[in-house]
Amino acid sequence: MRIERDSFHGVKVHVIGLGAYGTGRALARALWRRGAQVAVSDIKPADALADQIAALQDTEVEILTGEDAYRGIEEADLVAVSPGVPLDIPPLVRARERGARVVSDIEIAFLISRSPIIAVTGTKGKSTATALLGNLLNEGGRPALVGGNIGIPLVEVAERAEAEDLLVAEVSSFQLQATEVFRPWIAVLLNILRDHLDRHASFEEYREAKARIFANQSADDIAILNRDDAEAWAMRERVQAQVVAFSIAAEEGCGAEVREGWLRVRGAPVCPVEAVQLRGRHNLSNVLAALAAAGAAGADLGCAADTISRFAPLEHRLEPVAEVGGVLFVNDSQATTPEAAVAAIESFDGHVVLIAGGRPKVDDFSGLAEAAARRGVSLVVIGEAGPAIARAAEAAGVPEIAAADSLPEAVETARRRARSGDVILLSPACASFDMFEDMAERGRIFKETVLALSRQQEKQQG
Ligand code: UMA
Repeated sequence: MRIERDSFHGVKVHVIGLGAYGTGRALARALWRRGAQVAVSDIKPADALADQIAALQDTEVEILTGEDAYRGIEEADLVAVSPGVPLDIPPLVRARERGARVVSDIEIAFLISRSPIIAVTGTKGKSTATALLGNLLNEGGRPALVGGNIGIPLVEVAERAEAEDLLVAEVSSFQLQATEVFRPWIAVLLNILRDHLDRHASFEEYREAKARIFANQSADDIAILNRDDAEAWAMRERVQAQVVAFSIAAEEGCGAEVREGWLRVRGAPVCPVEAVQLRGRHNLSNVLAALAAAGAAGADLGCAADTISRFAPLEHRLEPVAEVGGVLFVNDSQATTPEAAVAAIESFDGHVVLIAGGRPKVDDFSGLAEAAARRGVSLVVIGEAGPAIARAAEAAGVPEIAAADSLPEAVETARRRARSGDVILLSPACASFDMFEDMAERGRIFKETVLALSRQQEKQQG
């Protein structure tokens, strides 16, 4: 069945997922408001989804939970899935076989949006680049709304945006994988690293999901590519859009680059490197990507240096928590791969005590171990991957390795090993699901533990 832009009248839609961030709820409401006949399924029981269900009470959306989930999915014309739902589950296979179109939330957002979309993807740095891009546009005279994987369902933001606004969307491989017509005016690709291989069958499949961000673009559109990342840069061969490159490695002829101490757009100095508050070379690259996109979208970059200098790290991304006894505690719970933890270690000059471990996403921690040894990092390991990380660290010659049974215990162990001027860094290199609900809960528990230490110290001093 062909579905025209913003016309869902009489279409039978089955939405899957009523997750915590509300993508399913936003999809169901938006499609019902446009005249579709909507059912929404979630395999969790109703009492675990109370807030999302309550928010749909004033609609005629049918809610199917637990054992009832997926009832009637075979009759659907269109199935819209939340990002966390794998595309190969049997009900989706059945629906596809019966001729239903199966798409993700960003496809629906595109179909209902009146505003041009700027989409940002990549394995790492998406949220930082997306949030900063939103600020650069808004402060540079191009009103923009921000949403997507960053935590606000894109459909919800698309409904609020006016035609003259821009829609800045952080999009994940999960969301891109199930798109057919999604076509951003500007598409930004930061990097493609080995990740999410629990959900994607192979690295090639993951790369192809990322490539979908460019699939429907034409020569009127813009593709912004990281020239310093081999996989991202290779996309230039396949895109139809005009390519704008960015590079922090002083490559000549890029749309945005770092040269002579300045971040530059089309050669013109826009922001001195020292004005960037975010740590690490990876973040310099994210800032440059945001600048390249803001420039391409026609924002006035006259105040960009000021916008960038006021941009603080997002929660769980190299987020400074507190200084206790001269030791800086940093929460980088979002670092769920060894590469991300290496980038975190390398963003500090002084001595680092690293807390790492959790549910492993890879078998090989030798790269992390070598970086830790090179930097003289002290290590405290936690979780399922703890023993494997400790073994790799020992083989690489990391001088100090300890193990802890819980995150609060790891913080205490790290504190005993740290001296004034050191950094205690939670950058786990692993997923969180062995010990926590998700990476956000892991980050919050770290911060609560540190803030309790800080209060304790203030009491002792005062
Ligand atoms: N479910 C089923 N059947 C299944 C599988 C799942 O019914 O077979 C149900 C689950 O019980 C759950 C729901 O589907 O209730 C899944 O919800 P969801 O997580 O897909 O939806 P949201 O809570 O709205 O969150 C999603 C994104 N989640 C994921 O990609 C896993 C959020 O990204 C995003 O912010 C939000 O939409 C708004 O767009 C989170 C994330 O971790 C933060 N993203 C990954 C990352 O950044 O690394 C990609």
